[in-house]
Amino acid sequence: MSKLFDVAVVGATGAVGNQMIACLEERNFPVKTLKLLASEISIGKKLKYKGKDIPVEVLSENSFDGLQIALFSAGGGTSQKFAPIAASKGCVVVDNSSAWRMDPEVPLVVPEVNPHAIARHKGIIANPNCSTIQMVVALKPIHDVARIKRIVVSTYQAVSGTGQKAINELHDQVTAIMNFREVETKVYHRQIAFNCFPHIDVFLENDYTKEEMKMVNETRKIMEDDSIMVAATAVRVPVFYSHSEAVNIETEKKISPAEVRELLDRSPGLRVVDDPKDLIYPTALDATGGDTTLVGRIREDISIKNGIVMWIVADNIRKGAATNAVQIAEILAEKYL
Ligand code: NAP
Ligand code: 3JN
Repeated sequence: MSKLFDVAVVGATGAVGNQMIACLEERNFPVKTLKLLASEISIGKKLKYKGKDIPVEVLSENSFDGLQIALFSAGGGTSQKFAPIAASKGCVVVDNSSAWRMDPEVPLVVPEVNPHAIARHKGIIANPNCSTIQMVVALKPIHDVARIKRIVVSTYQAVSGTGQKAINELHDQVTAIMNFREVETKVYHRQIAFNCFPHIDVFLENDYTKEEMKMVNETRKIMEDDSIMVAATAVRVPVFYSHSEAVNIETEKKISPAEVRELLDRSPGLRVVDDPKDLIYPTALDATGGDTTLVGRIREDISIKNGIVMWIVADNIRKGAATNAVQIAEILAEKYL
């Protein structure tokens, strides 16, 4: 019989944590025991795993005793404090927050791109930002054959990226507008219903947002190439699930749209959905609920010599967070534990 593991999900009651539990079940991860952890607010809650109700426990320093794997998605502060505690007890952490992503000692992993990086973990492995994950899944095969020099990306990010409260906010605002009631804004600075805004995470000194700079820095780390130039504009749109991205790349070697289509279609985790004459291209609704990154609108960037433009879509809560984390845990369990 293959080995079974004692696993925890930290932030189990959240949008990502819930999906982590679903992914562990769907992918039949070798779980011996599953511990579900959240804050005091969740005392008394139960969540389903494989048909059984599991009580949610309050996260504490002792939560990780006897466990081998913990999937964290309870925010950066919680990861900053508790991931080292878990690691010190021999429980390997796959962390979904940005707390450890740029730490040189911590591998930042997308299994289709740099699974080898897991080998050098010291107890914490970081899961990248959702917008970065889907972009590098699509760009790494092109980088390997034509070397990407520059990326310009604009994102169209679903509200689920902000968590359950933002999902509720979009729902409530749309309902209010349809019923001629006043719109309340609690989670975002602006109304999100029937609107979009170029503001995700906080603004930084250089006038980019933190979300945009995550895409710059994480892309370089995962692709293991600090020479790649990246400029990002991250936009929140009134979509519940799945992020879309318009991406322009400049390559060192010329590569045609036909070559890109053929290359991406045979690369892991990707599906090309691209037939303009039949109006075929991927949308957020097409990606939602799946683990595949969809790519379409592949065409030449006619403004430069060696350029390609494309449209990349993936489920931000699944491939952008939960699935990617479980895939990392699968490699960890199979090869390194
Ligand atoms: P969410 O729906 O707001 O859920 C937050 C979860 O964290 C809840 O389970 C909450 O428990 C728990 N939590 C909060 N503070 C805690 C504490 N002090 N101790 C223990 N548990 C605590 O948010 P989400 O969308 O699932 O996102 C959670 C985190 O995942 C984010 O903050 C981010 O770091 C990461 N994330 C990453 C990506 C990515 O791009 N890879 C995307 C989305 C999110 P209660 O219900 O008990 O409060
Ligand atoms: O807004 C999105 O679409 C993705 C959000 C990700 C996120 C949300 C809150 C905190 C992160 C992240 O993963 O980068 C964090 C974080 O910094 O941990």
